[in-house]
Amino acid sequence: MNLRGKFITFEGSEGSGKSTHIQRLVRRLHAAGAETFVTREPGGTALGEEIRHLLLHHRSAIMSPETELLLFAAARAQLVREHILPALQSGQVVVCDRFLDSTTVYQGAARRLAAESVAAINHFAVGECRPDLTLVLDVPVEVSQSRVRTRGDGKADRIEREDGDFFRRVREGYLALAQAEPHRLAVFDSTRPPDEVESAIWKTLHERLA
Ligand code: Z5A
Repeated sequence: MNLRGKFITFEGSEGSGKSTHIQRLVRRLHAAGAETFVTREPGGTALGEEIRHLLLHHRSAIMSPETELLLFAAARAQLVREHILPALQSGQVVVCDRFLDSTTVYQGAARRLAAESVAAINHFAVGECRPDLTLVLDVPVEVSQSRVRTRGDGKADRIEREDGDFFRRVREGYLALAQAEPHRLAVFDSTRPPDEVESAIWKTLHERLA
């Protein structure tokens, strides 16, 4: 399988297993001889990490949805130009923990900003840089919240403090997106044991990107 210059993103609710499966996928990619560039959103650049701090941990919890949308887009615009495009051009496989679809789902479906505005800002931020494959890890809200509670330090960030309805809209948003773009997005039941999910992801990579 030749994955040179392919762009793979992971999406899903918090605690859905993105970090876990990025590590597992990267291990497999390296064993298969691929060079990888792994990054995350928001963040991945010096500027992006500062924006991440503003978005998730700023002392003042007051932030309008419009401001939030623009900050996520600003961090992404920097990441695309500083790292993602150069890495793809040099033939690396880029694996990103969240990308454009997070904004469509969190700021669009969950915050209920107008879909056309979100799409326009997304397009401005990334241009034509789109993932070749997006792996959506799906878990019910209760599972996601219980995993985060078990793992966490008890300090929820600004977005984690949203209520159950917000996270139900997030989950539904991802499932709707996967229905709308079945060739790019693949959904995995991430309540299954991690080894099973890992094998399913690897199989999908072969089927979709070979
Ligand atoms: N956000 C946004 O609103 N708009 C945007 O455009 C972007 C982001 C880009 C970033 O949070 C927040 O920003 C996020 C969306 C918003 N907010 N929320 N909520 P983050 O980067 O700090 O965290 P996260 O992306 O939400 O993910 P996470 O909390 O780090 O979780 P994860 O990486 O998906 O899960 P994990 O750490 O791999 O696994 C969680 C635990 O579950 C861990 O103990 C694992 O061992 C366990 N696990 C994983 N898989 C399994 C299975 N299969 N079975 C059992 N246990 C498992």
